[in-house]
Amino acid sequence: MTTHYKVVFAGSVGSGKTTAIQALSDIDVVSTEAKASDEVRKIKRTTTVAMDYGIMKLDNGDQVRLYGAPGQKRFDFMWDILTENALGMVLLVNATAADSVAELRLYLEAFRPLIDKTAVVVGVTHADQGGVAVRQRLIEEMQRQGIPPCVMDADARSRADVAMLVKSLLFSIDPFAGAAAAPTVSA
Ligand SMILES: Nc1nc2c(ncn2[C@@H]2O[C@H](COP(=O)(O)OP(=O)(O)O)[C@@H](O)[C@H]2O)c(=O)[nH]1
Ligand SMILES: [Mg+2]
Repeated sequence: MTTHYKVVFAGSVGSGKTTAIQALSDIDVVSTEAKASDEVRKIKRTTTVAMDYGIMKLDNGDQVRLYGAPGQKRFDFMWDILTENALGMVLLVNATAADSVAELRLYLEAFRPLIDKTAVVVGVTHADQGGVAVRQRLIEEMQRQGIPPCVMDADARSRADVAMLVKSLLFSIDPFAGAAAAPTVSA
């Protein structure tokens, strides 16, 4: 029997949600992009207003359905819908953001019901472009909030990096699923 898992990707505009799901998905990603509103036009011309959707196929035939949540706070009504029955969350935090810790806080707070029920793994994106000791500061903030701090650098363009985020999440929730998704370790 094929088991379907649902994982939600959250994070600010430009953190790498669409890129990450594209890097990981075994199907063509369905993305709803629209002209960016004024607030984000300075950052990029289009942005995800509804969601991204892709599928990662595990070795044992199980599937992980990947949902990218819209980044902007004004779409937060979508967040509840998207997190229904989700197995957990991958939160992408841009290392070059003006205040990465504030971004982390915003999404942890918004998705706290899901996080408390399941788990969260934080991927620090754009780490190659700067951001000093961001990972350590994010870990400290999560510890302060009593959330197990699973934080790692991850380039959203790298399938291996993004796969590692999802695998870590599956491992922390369900070791059997994690094992099915485990990276092949060469002897
Ligand atoms: N240099 C670098 N660029 C990245 C990284 N992660 C994502 N990007 C780029 O950041 C841009 C925004 O990513 P996107 O997926 O559109 O962000 P979204 O708004 O969260 O969906 C894209 O051009 C990505 O290629 C990273 O770790 N390093
Ligand atoms: Mg996007």
